[in-house]
Amino acid sequence: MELSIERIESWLVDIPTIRPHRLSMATMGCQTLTLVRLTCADGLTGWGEATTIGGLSYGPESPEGIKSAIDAYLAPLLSGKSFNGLAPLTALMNAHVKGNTFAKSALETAFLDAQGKRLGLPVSSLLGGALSDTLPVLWTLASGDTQKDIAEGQKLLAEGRHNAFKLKIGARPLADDLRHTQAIKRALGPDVSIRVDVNQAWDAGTAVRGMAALQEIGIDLVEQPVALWDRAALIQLSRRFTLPILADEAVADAHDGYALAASGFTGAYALKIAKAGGPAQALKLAQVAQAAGVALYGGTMLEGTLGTLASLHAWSTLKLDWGSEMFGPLLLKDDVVATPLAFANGQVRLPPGPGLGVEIDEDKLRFYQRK
Ligand code: MUC
Ligand code: MG
Repeated sequence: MELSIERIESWLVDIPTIRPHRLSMATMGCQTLTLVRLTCADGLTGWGEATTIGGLSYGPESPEGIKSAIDAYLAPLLSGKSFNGLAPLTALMNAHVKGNTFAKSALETAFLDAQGKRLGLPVSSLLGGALSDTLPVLWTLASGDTQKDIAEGQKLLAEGRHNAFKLKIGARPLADDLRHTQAIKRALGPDVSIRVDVNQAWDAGTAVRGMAALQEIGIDLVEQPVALWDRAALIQLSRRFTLPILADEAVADAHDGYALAASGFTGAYALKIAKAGGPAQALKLAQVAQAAGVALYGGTMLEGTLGTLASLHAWSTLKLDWGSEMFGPLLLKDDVVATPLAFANGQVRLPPGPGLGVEIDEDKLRFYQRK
């Protein structure tokens, strides 16, 4: 089976969020998806998405930069070439383009979507096979207001849509964040899992005080409390507290995962297709984690349905110790797909069908694309 790539096109798609989403480094009112369409010589198409958070405030690739890397470098590199599978495609991209994992993730996804459609198989089958067609998914409470977060959490619990929550902290002084976290934990009750994501906002000293207090409050997991570069502090925190640490920004790919685990980190890794360079690359990190006894979590860059689905196909092949946060489409007011994903009972369902299992709504793509 060979796929001959004829052309690759890309679009920036701006979609408002349902409410402001407040993180330690940015407040989002809109999400920008970079979408790609890969067209094969016989007309078969594959779709992919690369999405980051808050322009350049989360990582080194902006939506505009991702589009430019695709249009100026990766599309000309791949167009006119044939591939018998993902390994030669990845090797060619990595030989000619350093970094740019978000852009590569969109292309790996589009290739898998096309290959799945050609073979009549879901992307999960190309990645090893789904263990389940439903995956656990939490919701992030991040309106920036404690009472609003409590009301939102209570409503979602009553509806049964989610049964675990992540709070975004780190933008405010530690004492304020602890009051906020404790109020939400108390209001939602002891049976509801509450985790926090600090998005690198604390120095090592603040992190020690923060971890001790969060452990007392009954928080289940603390994500990326210190800076991406401060591996030593992350490792020390993971060994000092029984409250587990989830490494996010500090662990992008299999090399990071190996280095962190070999240096003594214990806890969990947030897998994200964009950090690793695609669904298959993220699974390489998962395998390193499994070999090292590090737990797994399915992470999001708050992607729309395409990017969320690409991740879900990969995560469905794993046992996710901490579940996932693949709720991105629910944070967006709209999307560019014909059928939305189904979320219920704390789970999201992987649709059947070949490739990613979703159709693009071309009218919506035209409406939301940046002119
Ligand atoms: C992050 O750093 O984990 C994931 C969920 C959410 O609300 O924000 C993201 C980013
Ligand atoms: Mg995070």
